[in-house]
Amino acid sequence: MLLVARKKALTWPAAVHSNVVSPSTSAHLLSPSRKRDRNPLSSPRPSLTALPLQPVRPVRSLNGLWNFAFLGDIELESFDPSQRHEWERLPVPSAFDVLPAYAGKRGAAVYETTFDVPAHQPARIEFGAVSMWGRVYIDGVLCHEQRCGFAQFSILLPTSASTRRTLTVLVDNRFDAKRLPMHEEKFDFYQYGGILRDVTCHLLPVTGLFLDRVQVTPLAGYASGEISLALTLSTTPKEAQIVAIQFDDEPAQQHSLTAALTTLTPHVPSPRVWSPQSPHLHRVRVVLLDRNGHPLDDLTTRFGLRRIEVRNGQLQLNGDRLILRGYNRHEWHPHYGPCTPLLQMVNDLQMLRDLDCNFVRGSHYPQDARFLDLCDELGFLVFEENLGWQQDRNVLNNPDYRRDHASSLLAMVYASYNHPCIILRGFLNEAESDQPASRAIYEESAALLRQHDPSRLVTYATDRLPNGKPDLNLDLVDLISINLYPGWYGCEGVEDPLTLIAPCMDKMVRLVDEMGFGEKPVFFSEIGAEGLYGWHDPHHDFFSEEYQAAYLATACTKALSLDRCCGIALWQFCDIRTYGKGKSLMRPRTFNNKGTVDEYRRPKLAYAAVKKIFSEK
Ligand code: ADA
Repeated sequence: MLLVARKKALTWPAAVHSNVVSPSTSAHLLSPSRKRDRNPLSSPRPSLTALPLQPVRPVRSLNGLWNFAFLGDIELESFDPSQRHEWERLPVPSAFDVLPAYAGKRGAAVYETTFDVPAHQPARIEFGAVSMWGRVYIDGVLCHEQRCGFAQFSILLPTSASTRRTLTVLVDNRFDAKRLPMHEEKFDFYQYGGILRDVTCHLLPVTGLFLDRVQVTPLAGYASGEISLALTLSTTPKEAQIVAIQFDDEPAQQHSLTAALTTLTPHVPSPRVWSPQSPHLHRVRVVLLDRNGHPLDDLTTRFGLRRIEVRNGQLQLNGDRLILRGYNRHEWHPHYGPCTPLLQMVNDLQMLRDLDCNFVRGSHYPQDARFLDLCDELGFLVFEENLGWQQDRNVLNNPDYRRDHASSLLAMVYASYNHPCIILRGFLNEAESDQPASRAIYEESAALLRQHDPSRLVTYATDRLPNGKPDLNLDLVDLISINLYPGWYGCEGVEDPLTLIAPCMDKMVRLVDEMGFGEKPVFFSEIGAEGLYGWHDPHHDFFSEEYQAAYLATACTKALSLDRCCGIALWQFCDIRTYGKGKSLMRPRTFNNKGTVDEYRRPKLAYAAVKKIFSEK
């Protein structure tokens, strides 16, 4: 869920100073200069409820240069947040081990900053992602432990008589199956340490009652503006709490809330449907008012009116058949690791648009809110999934793993709930779904999504069927996502491996139908081959750009010709760093080289081949 205070509104109390000045990116993205989506709150026209023209809640970015020290292989329990270190200065967000000084190092590290808030001021600090493991201390007191490196979380700032506060974040990028079961060394992407995403501080009303979440769900009548609007307060109000709700430029309406969670079903005035062709975004602002009608707190969020469903065996968006053409994308660049600058995200989406894609699978973790903002605005459809990569049955049955998996899945849902670009939610990429012992976590995860995010489709990417194994959990999903690599892995001795692709896709559809899931669309969620940038080979053999181009062209042509198939996501958009050392023999350069562009986004031959097929469809 993206809840924003706009840039103009960052009215930090005069007494408050911070060592950080940059406005939040989300606020920037919602700049009032956007023609399509004018800022209603800067309009001079007074609304019916005399809403203030400026938003109420001060939100301040805590990004910037922080103190930093790499502590290495320390015993975590011995960490003392009051200890002084030989500080260097590092930016937040950052992956410290993307820098030459720490490249490839594993260990603990500490980030520290100070900021000012008024004495006794309630506040909430929101973290986009702390990786891989983290502990957050305020003024030396432990407030939170984080055990998923890509999940959003927040802490309530303990109130204090002093105005200067110290925020210390202990991070650790060492693998530890016991302490941190969600991150395993075998994952086929390099896992970094640091404060990877934005940190913001929200000042909250002194009464302690504030708006925790605003969630918009388009209903069956979405095209005529029918939505449900769930408002979550921090606590049950002692007496009826008045809120004003304003859509876009329209006059605000007042409602009275008596519970911590209230679900309203208002109609969005002047509704316009969101679609990839016309990604129209609406905005709702919710303001808590005191008895005299003065604003206490507010949240604003964007949303889209659209409907994703499976009907008659087809994937449908807004009632029309939808065919997904796209890529799996890791948030990664050699210079920034997983802390990709906004400009790089725009670059990637421009290339994906040029390739005639309408879809991105955010492999294999919860997405950066800035990327989702861009997809909302540009009309890309997104599959967002929880952190996961080939977990075996022991991990899937570990109660600590299940607890952490469930909590990061829920955090993902809350963080990105209002983004219309997300149509699919998933979990447990290529885990052991053929094992009866794994069933419980699949059931729990699907149930959690259906309970907390009922208007999206549930799926998970399986590699069992292509590997000749059963999959025992396909009854739980709306859409069957299959990762397959015929003609790449396991084709020793085959004269022309490309000939394996089409029969394998046919077989997948047949198997799904034979299992009795003929009404569920089949989605090829991964397929690809390695092509080393600049490697040309007259034999057109493995690792050459020529083989990769022919491979992807064959895969796209076949998938898009199958009636039962609702699309294809190629593996992968760009080359990425992965595990190294002895494990990397299948990974030249210690990279996964299946990108259609290399790590610097230089197109390989496959680029033109894919573009041709996607643009013809
Ligand atoms: C899997 C996995 C990807 C990547 C890919 C590959 O399907 O989901 O993350 O590892 O294989 O390149 O082999």
